[in-house]
Amino acid sequence: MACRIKGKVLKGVEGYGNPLVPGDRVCFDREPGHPHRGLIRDVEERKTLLTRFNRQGQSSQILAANVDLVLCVTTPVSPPFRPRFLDRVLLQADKAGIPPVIVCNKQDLCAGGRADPVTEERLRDWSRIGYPVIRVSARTGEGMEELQGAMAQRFSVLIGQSGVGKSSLINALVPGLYMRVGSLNEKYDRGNHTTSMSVLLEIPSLGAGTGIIDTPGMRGFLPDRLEAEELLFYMREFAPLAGTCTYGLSCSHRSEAGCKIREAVSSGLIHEDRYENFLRIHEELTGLGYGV
Ligand SMILES: Nc1nc2c(ncn2[C@@H]2O[C@H](COP(=O)(O)OP(=O)(O)OP(=O)(O)O)[C@@H](O)[C@H]2O)c(=O)[nH]1
Ligand SMILES: [Mg+2]
Ligand SMILES: [Zn+2]
Repeated sequence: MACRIKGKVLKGVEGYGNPLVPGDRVCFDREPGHPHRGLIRDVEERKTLLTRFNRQGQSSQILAANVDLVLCVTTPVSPPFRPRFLDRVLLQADKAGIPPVIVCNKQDLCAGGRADPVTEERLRDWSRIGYPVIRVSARTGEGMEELQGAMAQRFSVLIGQSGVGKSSLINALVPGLYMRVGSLNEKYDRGNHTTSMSVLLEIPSLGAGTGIIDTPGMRGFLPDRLEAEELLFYMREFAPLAGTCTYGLSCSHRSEAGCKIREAVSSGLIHEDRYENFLRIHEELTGLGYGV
């Protein structure tokens, strides 16, 4: 039923750029004189909350509420593979306590079933540090059974850049449904931001309690409600090394002697690209100064 918020503000959800999102459970009354419309008076406490920091609005933006799984969608090509974007989504999912799964779509575009060496190396590394990787093609249906297995009886949210095929995956998962799917910009090989609003769909064919949220493609992802000092603890292969450097937790992991993080990069325990990304995110978080 189409509902709107009763009054101006909803209690309990203050402090976010957007008060309600797909996945929220609400209480509503029927609108007097309009039997098919409702007035939302309350939102249930959220079990999980996936957010990102909105630089323009200088606020937390909620992406989905009450989801059990974050499907981080990427592609080896078209649009180009952007592992550093995905690292940020993985980080935020871990911070939010929602298990992430990497979904590498457009497998049909990989000659011989293998992506280019750079993509393959990063996919292998994510898998090594504990993130499940599922390779699929919304076009050919390859890998969809494995994805369905991961999604069954859970509520998932699809997160990824524009054009990676989030809406196409939903179309492949739900026969008879036709979500609007966009084309790629020929000049820039990027998506055109086809989905403009998040939507939640139930998929009873995958078992009771199965649902998925499609979201609009994002350009960037700034971690939310994460202090620079905490970053280390939310990067899975870094976390066990926290505090072990000669300078302990005050080490910047850039040039100090006895830095265990840099040693781990040299020995291959931490991927070079994840380390570079760690430094960049750390710098950004220092600049943002949450809570100041
Ligand atoms: N070759 C190939 N093309 C695909 C596949 N999945 C999606 N596409 C194409 O990729 C383009 C973008 O797909 P969308 O589903 O609109 O992507 P999206 O992630 O929803 O994009 P936004 O809504 O803009 O965030 C379309 O032209 C799709 O046909 C796939 O598995 N293989
Ligand atoms: Mg879409
Ligand atoms: Zn260090």
